[in-house]
Amino acid sequence: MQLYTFDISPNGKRVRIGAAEMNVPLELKNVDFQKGEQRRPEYLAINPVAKAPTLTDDGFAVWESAAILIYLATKSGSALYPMDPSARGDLMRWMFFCACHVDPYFTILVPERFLKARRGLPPDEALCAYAELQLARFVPIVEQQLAKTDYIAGQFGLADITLGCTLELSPAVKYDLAPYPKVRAWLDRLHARPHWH
Ligand SMILES: N[C@@H](CCC(=O)N[C@@H](CS)C(=O)NCC(=O)O)C(=O)O
Repeated sequence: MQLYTFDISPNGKRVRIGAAEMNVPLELKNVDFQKGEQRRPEYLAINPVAKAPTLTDDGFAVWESAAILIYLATKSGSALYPMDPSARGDLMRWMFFCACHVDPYFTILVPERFLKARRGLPPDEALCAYAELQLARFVPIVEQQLAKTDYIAGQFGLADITLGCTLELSPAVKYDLAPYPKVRAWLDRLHARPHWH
């Protein structure tokens, strides 16, 4: 299987970590966004959204990092995506929560506070304030959950990988995790895992 991504992609990192945790070997294929490779016809043929990552498996292509993780876990029968319907429902709820209520606001903060800063440009403060306002509603939910359990859905699983790869961006985008000690301790636990790099 091939994973098309680039080195600093957080969504690509989710898949790299997940595959390593599941002992699934992947051939990494670099998509050079600086050269616009994501818009080349051969890449658009496997991912019309022109984003990374994309997984290919014997002619089948899947994109959206959470979907790729579920595909790999289903194929490998990994316990990171449990078979039990309640455990799976619990895990899926947190993966959708991440995609719907956390990722969109980091997707604002990354370009505004990280990418623009690298080019010496100021962030759009109104946009950042909107993202912060939304996160102030949703990150406390993660904190509450982690007050009850060491990992998001009880045992370490795919939801830790998706949420972790987003929330660990907090320092880079100047999102203050000081009010969330359980989230910080959980990120430390994730960072101590051998494949988390
Ligand atoms: N929801 C998608 C997000 C994919 C995404 O935004 N990827 C970023 C890299 S981490 C990207 O390709 N950005 C370039 C762009 O938006 O043009 C996923 O989870 O895979």
